[in-house]
Parts: sequence; C-alpha cells; structure tokens
Amino acid sequence: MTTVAAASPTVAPEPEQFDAVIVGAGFAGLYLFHTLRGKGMRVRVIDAADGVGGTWYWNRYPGARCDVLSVDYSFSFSEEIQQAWVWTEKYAAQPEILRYLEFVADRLDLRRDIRFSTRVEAAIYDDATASWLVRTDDGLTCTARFCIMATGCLSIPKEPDIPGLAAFTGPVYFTSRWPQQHTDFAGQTVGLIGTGSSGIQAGPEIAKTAERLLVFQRTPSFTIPARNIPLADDFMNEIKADYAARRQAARRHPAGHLRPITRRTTFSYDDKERREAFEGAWQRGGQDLFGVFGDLIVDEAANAEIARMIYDKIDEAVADPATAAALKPRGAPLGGRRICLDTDYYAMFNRSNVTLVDVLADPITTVVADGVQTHGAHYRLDALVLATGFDAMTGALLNIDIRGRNGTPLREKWSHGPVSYLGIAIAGFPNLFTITGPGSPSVLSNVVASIEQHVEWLADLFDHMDAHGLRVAEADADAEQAWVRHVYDLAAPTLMIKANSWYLGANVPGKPRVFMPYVGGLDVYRDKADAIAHDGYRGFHFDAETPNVRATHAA
Ligand code: NA7
Repeated sequence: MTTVAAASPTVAPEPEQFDAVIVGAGFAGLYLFHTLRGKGMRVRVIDAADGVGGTWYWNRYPGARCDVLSVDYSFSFSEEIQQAWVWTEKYAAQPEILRYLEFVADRLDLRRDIRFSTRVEAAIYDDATASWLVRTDDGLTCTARFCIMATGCLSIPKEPDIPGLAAFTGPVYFTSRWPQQHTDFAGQTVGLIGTGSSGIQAGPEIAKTAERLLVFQRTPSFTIPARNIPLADDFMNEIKADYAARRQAARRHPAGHLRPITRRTTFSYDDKERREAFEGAWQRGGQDLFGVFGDLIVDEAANAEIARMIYDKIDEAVADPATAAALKPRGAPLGGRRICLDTDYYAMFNRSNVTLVDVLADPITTVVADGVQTHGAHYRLDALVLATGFDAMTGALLNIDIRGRNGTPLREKWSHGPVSYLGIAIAGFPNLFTITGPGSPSVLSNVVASIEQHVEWLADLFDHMDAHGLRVAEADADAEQAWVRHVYDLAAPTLMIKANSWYLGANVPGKPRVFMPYVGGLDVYRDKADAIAHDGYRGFHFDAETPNVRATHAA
C-alpha cells in the first residue's frame, strides 16, 4: 500500500522578539548596542556588510582617510578602550579605523549578537501592539519595541547618472563599494570620475601605480593639505595622560573636536596679518584654516578673500597654468560644499602620467565599451573608478520601507524633504529613532562625538520611560515643525545654502532641496537636547501601555 503524505502548508517562523532592533553596525550601531545591552535589553543588530565598520567597512578605496584627528575621531565613552588603542597617524586611514572598530567590537563582545550580511528591507509599526515589525532580505522577521536607525549619513551611493556605464568592458570600481581584495592598476589607464573628498583622496594613490590616470572633473572642490604625519608614542602618551579633559573640551566644542575657533573677522586683520594667518593654517594643514577667520561662512567678501588665497596656492602647486585654472572652484562659496583634506592632490597634476579632463567644459556624453566619450574627445580606458558620491543623510533611511502609524510611509512623509524633531525622532513614527539623522549636527561635526551624544541622550530617554512605566515615545508634530524651522533659520544666513551640495540634496536628481544638517554647533545642540530632557522630554508625548491593552482595560 502506498501512502501519499498530505502536503503540509509551509508555516512561516514566528518573528523573534526583541526590545530593540538596531540597523547598522558602524560607530553608531556598536555604541548603541553596547549601551542598550548594558541596560539588560534584548537587542538585535542587523547590518548588510559581513563585518562591523559601517562607512569604514565599505569605503576601502586607496587613500581613504578621516579628516578629523584620529585621537578625536574615536570613542570617548570607555577609558579602557581609549587607553588601550594606539593611533599611528594624525589622520587615520580606512584600514586603521576599521581595525579600531573591530577591536572595539571584540573588547565589548558585540559581534555574537549582530546579524551580518543581512539587509533590512522594511520596518512597519503595528499600532495594536505598539511594536515594530522588521523584515530582512533573507525573509526573516523580528519584532521590537524600539527600532533605531544607525544607518549613517553617507552610506547609500548615489546612482551614477552617466549614460552607457553598463557598456564598459573593463572593471568599474565604486569608491563607496571598494573590493576587499587588492586592486592593482599597474600598466593600466584609469579614469577617475568625481572630485569630491573620495576622488581627491583616491587620485594621488592611484596615480602612483597606474600607467595613466585621467581625472574627469565636473565641479572642482576646495581642498586643503592634510599634512598627515605618523604619531610618535610620546604624543599618544601625552594625549592619554589627560584624555578625559580633552574629551570634555571636545564635548563643549561646536565641532565636537578641538579645532581652533575665533570670532576674529577676516578684514579685522590687515593684509599682511591676514596673509600670515592664512599661511600658518595652510602650513599646519587640516581643518585649522576654517578656524582662523570667524566670518568665513557668513560674509561673502571674507569668503572670496580666502578663496583667492587658495587660488594662489593652486597656482603655486600646479605647473600647467590651464590645469591650475580649471582646478579653481568658481561660482560657489568656500565651505558651501564640504571642504576636502588631501595629500598631494594639486601636486599630482604635475606628474607626467596624470591628466585633468574638464568635463564641465567638454561634458561626458556616454561611457562606451573601451572608455569615455565626451562631446569633443574619446578617452580609452582600462578601468573606471567612480567617486560620484552618496544619497546623503536621507538615502539610507528612505531605502528601507519604513511605515509609521496607520501605515504611513516615511517616503510619503518626507516627500518634500526630511522633517524630524532634533534629528532623532519623527512625528507619526513612535519609538523609531535616527542616530545623527537630518536636523542634527552629524556631518558638520566630529560625527563620533555626535553619535555618542545621540546614543547617551536616547539611553536617558529609555531610562525615563522605564522609570515612569511608559511604553511609547513619539515626537509631537508641532515640536517637529518648530525644530525644522529652527534648523532652517540657522542655516539661512550662512553661505552654506548657496552651493549645490549634498548637504542640500542637490547632488541627487529630483531630491527635495532642503538643508539637512544642524549648523548651530554640537555644544548648542547638546544643551538644547538636554534642556528638552530636563523639561520631561518637552515635545514628546508618551503612551503608558500598548493600545490593545488599553482596549482590554476599557472593555
Ligand atoms: P561628493 O563630495 O558628493 O563628490 C562626488 C563627485 O562626483 C563630485 O565631484 C561630482 O561632481 C562628481 N560626479 C557625480 N556624478 C557625476 C557625473 N555624472 N559626471 C561627472 N562627475 C560626477 O562625494 P564623495 O564621496 O567624494 O564625498 C562625500 C563625503 O564623504 C565627503 O564630503 C566626506 O564627508 C566623506 P558634481 O559636484 O556633481 O558636479
């Protein structure tokens, strides 16, 4: 006798339940996870990469380097960690920062609860249970009371709007998705498209080994020499002897790290003094230049004066006058777009194997099988490097199908640009939080300091909720509107809104033009956030119980 087994319907596994789901395992996700686990919360961290590091996992391109001093661009919350780690360069390169984050993850035993190689596709709020249902690309679901986006400000690459890219037969490398294995450009003609921070850092390194490098520049960037140097043991020991005080000063600094600042204005110096102040900062390198003149970002004449001094530096550094002229940024104020820090960028153009192709003057029409075609020329290439930027600040959030109360999509709520309260909470999206979200200092500060501030503020909010038996926190729409106005009012008088930058979403076709970061400084922002907490979390409303529990009580 034969028996036929009845077909059993496939039963989807029950979603795992957590107190919090954290999306992202970079600086923000790691510290947040450590903090919430320390409170006894059951937490799941999910990241698309197969290791920790976030932005520093993906951006492995040659020359990738931080533009904040390494001794400041690191966690301050653990004296043990900051005493144990040794930075070897003034500005750490990507491999060292990644090693640091791996070290932190191991020291704090974080990896075992992180689900790697998994992308969050959707996060849906359920009004009835007051919890988030999170769905991933491997078909798993989990539920959590809190859903926290630690997705980073620069993590979703901008779709390159270059026709014909798929036709290119050679390798195409994105700086933001650089392969883990060694890339060798020896004997090759390489085309580099994009001259923001990534292109400016990658170019000089690629030029060292490639037979030829063609730099396709549409918009020139202002860039300042980093003057990176190795750090001597004595220097690290000196920092470590009083790290706590350095960190405390950074917490009270508008930039979240100890770069110099002054109120002194450009034209309060006479010509000679101004030149000397500029020259000193240029020679010291790095971000010092932003701090020498207090009005750089608000006064057009002052801004133009400093820009002229940088033009002189370009003329000094670049031998060919036509190349030097093409490298000078025009039409947008210095600082309107993010100022880059470089190592030998301008000098690179004196190498016989490097050519600047000005694609503003002669635009790219299409990529073809063997290279790049502009209106006037054909450039044969073996490899293409794309440093074409990111869908900054909102890209990673809108890449996930986030739905709040009544199923409202975040994509709909933010269709005219991001609105949020403090850059951390969104009306209509209860118990959803965004670490360094739009409306917070984030990319205008030492982002590690901003991350720590957000994580600690959130941890205090959760303590407050626990202490008062509150299950759900949600930003008020009025408070949110007032915050968005405040963010705009601070940015409006600055020159930062006068350039087509990614701060404004201007690099992504069709993206609403809204200035996203908070320009008021991390110190001011911190005080405002603390005052809100002190006032019982002014601008938030809370639910003590889940709606279905309330319904049961009412019946
Ligand atoms: P950025 O700063 O957004 O730079 C992207 C560059 O790519 C920029 O020069 C763009 O020129 C160029 N680009 C983009 N699309 C094209 C096309 N189609 N043709 C030619 N050139 C193009 O990104 P980065 O990765 O360098 O830096 C982002 C941040 O990461 C940086 O500020 C640091 O904070 C770290 P465009 O300006 O559009 O003319």
